[in-house]
Amino acid sequence: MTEQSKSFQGKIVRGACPLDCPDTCSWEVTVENGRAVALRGTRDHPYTRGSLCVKMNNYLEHVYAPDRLLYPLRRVGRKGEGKFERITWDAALDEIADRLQSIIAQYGAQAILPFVGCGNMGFLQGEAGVGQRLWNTLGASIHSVNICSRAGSIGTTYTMGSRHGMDPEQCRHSKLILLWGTNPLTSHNHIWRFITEARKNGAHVVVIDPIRTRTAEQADEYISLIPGSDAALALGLLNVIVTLGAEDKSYIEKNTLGWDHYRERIAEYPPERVAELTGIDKEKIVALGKRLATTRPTSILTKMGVQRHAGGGMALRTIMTIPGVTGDWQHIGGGAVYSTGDYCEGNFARLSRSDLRPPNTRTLLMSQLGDNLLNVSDPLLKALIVLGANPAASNPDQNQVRRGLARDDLFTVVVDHFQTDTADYADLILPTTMQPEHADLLNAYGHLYLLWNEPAVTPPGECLASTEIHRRLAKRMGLTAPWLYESDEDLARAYLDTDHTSLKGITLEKLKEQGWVRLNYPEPTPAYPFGFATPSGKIEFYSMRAADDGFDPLPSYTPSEEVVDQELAQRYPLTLISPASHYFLNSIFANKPELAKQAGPIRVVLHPMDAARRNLSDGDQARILNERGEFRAVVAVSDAVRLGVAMSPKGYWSKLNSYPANANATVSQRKSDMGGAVFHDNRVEVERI
Ligand SMILES: Nc1nc2c(c(=O)[nH]1)N[C@H]1C(S)=C(S)[C@@H](COP(=O)(O)OP(=O)(O)OC[C@H]3O[C@@H](n4cnc5c(=O)[nH]c(N)nc54)[C@H](O)[C@@H]3O)O[C@H]1N2
Ligand SMILES: Nc1nc2c(c(=O)[nH]1)N[C@H]1C(S)=C(S)[C@@H](COP(=O)(O)OP(=O)(O)OC[C@H]3O[C@@H](n4cnc5c(=O)[nH]c(N)nc54)[C@H](O)[C@@H]3O)O[C@H]1N2
Ligand code: SF4
Ligand SMILES: [Mo]
Repeated sequence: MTEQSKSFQGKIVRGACPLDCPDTCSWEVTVENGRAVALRGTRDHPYTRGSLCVKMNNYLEHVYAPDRLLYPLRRVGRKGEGKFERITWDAALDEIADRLQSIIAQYGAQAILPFVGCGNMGFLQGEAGVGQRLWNTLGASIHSVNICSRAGSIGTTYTMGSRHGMDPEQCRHSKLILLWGTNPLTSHNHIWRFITEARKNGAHVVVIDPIRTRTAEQADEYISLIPGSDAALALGLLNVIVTLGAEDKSYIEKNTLGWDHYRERIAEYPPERVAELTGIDKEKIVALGKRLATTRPTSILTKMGVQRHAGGGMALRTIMTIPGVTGDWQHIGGGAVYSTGDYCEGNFARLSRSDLRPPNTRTLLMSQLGDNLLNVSDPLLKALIVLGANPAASNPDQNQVRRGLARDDLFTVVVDHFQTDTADYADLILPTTMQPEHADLLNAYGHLYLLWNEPAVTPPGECLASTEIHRRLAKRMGLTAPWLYESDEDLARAYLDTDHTSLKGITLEKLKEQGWVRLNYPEPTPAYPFGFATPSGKIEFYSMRAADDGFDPLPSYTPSEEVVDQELAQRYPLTLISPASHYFLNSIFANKPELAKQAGPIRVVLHPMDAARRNLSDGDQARILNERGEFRAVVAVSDAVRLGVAMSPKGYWSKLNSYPANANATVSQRKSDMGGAVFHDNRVEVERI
């Protein structure tokens, strides 16, 4: 073979998908002549099994897209206008270092907010760790990523002590699978193979969702309910189980706390009452309750969509009690899972150096950026470093966010791949690497594997890895602490440096060799392999910890705030749900021509009766509005949404819409019960234009 043909043959480099998706796929990049020419799912990865998804199949087009940012840019127009000029890295870093230093001198480091979003989930380049050492060293405000999963995580933890849950792969052994407020055929498709396997062995699959999603269409049974009423449904199902005497008494006795109290609570939710609260026929509730009572093992697969309501935390806390009552936790293929993130117990403190944070450093919630920029003082935010986030598109209360970003006295840096809605408000835009161009270490929230992403190609233009940008910035700022200059591989080693069983024997070398490793759990692994990390060491139906935090000590039903507000319903009769788009990942890909075309223009789906009442039909233009703002969309009429519910997918960039807004113009910044965002607890009216 000649040298030339060898180089054309292509080298294969293993990596992993960085996106905020439970599947964290393992992949292989084929490199020819220094260019990534093919990308495919790793065949030997037990969860990826050789496939990616509609969003990532042609990801390399996005990597080599003509609108990719390749050079640092400085704003020349007004904030939001989107006019920039090219500058050098030296000029950009000097300006950032100068501005940050003078802000620190005048207002203190807490006037800086590093706003790291969910664009990249890696420990090195993304949400889990990037830049933390620098910001902790300086003492910047702490950015709390509550926007996505916080409420459900806390709710789950009150009941179970941690989020672990069951290994999702084990649902292949289930006989009944409840997909509770999750739409995996869109949001994490790789679980579907395991569900299919279970179905071949006779499993019955139920989807519980106010929208008859793509997944619901494929299920054996679909249950539509009033948004935010899930905890009531959970209690109603438990009521049926207890009425049948089907609770697992010996499991409850040995493994749970507070059953006597909880049983009384459950008794308050007979099917008739639950039918009223949830809008589900009583017969359907009873039938599902009976099925749950008599089918072992049952798995409940849930994710984040269900908890984007005022009572979202309580909903997850309550749903999580079901396998404790049925005893499903003790069976392989039984239990429930929300996020598997807790299975991987690396040394996050060493990676992020959270120990460096000055005491009493304030924490600001990601979901309240608008408010944080406009109304928080002592000190007022003076610098915003946005990385892996597009709050102008993805955050609640878009108009407030934009008002905040437009502040002339705010110094904003955006580190991204594309000139997003948010980047238009930046003073400086910094171009950063994409996944085939940098190293990263990733865990998953939908499976039990850890992955290494080996750089496959050199970055285009002047793109720099986000880790490297922070190292260079630290240098410009004259900082000398050695931990600010550790290499990417050293950072990965810092995370892996732990005695915890989950990572025992897992080294960077081993990860590099195969691209992925299973965390140290046997296959099949029982749920909660280390027991329940609650104060009592048991599943807590009765939680003093919850009571101390100001919640009902027992799981209960906390209704959505706007959904049940009858006075508000007079003005805004429809509840708007803005779930995952099939073709975007949050706001990523809204600018990718192929996927934008498949997604089509922003649309609002209305029930036929709701549409008729407003004299709207397919293809009409409508405004969707409330007191917070409005966006415009093309109407689609379908009984896939409940009467009284409207649906418009998340992720559209305002500047690419004919009217510059998306669903988030109508969403409130309110916190849910346990501190998450309330994207679907949102009343609107829809009007013909
Ligand atoms: N294609 C694609 N995949 C994605 C994403 C994406 O944007 N696009 N986003 C990723 C991210 S960031 C996340 S967090 C995960 C989320 O993963 P999922 O939670 O599976 O996805 P969502 O679409 O947010 O919500 C799922 C479902 O919750 C329903 N829902 C809303 N309110 C309620 C309720 O009160 N009760 C019940 N039972 N259901 C309700 C919605 O109608 C929706 O169908 O998906 C990830 N995967
Ligand atoms: N209406 C509505 N809004 C929602 C939701 C909803 O259900 N409904 N869901 C919410 C959820 S679950 C989430 S998680 C949030 C997400 O909100 P964000 O975290 O703001 O996520 P994105 O909007 O996808 O923006 C991510 C940005 O990161 C960039 N990026 C990708 N990879 C990298 C990288 O390696 N380095 C850097 N520097 N940048 C990178 C992308 O180009 C993109 O511009 O959105 C929330 N918004
Ligand atoms: S977005 Fe999810 S399903 Fe698609 S490649 Fe990435 S991890 Fe896999
Ligand atoms: Mo998310």
